[in-house]
Amino acid sequence: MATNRTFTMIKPDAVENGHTGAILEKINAAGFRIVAMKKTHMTKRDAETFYAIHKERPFFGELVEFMTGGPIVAAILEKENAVEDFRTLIGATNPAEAAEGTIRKLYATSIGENAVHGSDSNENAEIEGNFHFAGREMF
Ligand code: FUP
Repeated sequence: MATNRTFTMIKPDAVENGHTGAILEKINAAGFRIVAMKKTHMTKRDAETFYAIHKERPFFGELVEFMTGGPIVAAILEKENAVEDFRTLIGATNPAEAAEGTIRKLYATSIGENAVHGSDSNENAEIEGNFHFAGREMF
């Protein structure tokens, strides 16, 4: 994946609470182009693999349970400086610390159920996008 792409998931809390449309609107308004997108439901194995970097953390079990508790919307997004600009758009991991107007400030309920994922590096954007999408699903 080119370095002007990032990967996102609208997490089960936001999908369940009906925020998918509003979040996609903010993504669109911020100038991201949708390269790939689907609604899907992660299995336990999917979530454990996706978040393997956190497997020693105390919240790992809850994170896997939460991410497999309902459907998500996964997407690859394209824009100049995509990774950093998307992290700015979503706000801090903990919504209590997220800036006004950010997606997490608006739609997240807690640090554990924080509405959206955004890749933290170009390398991880590529790994995460390829985890969810085949090359023929990217346009
Ligand atoms: P972020 O990059 O902002 O998504 O945050 P992290 O990679 O640090 O964390 C990934 C996910 O782990 C978060 F989205 C939610 C969960 N998490 C917790 O549940 N508790 C924490 O203290 C930190 C992260």
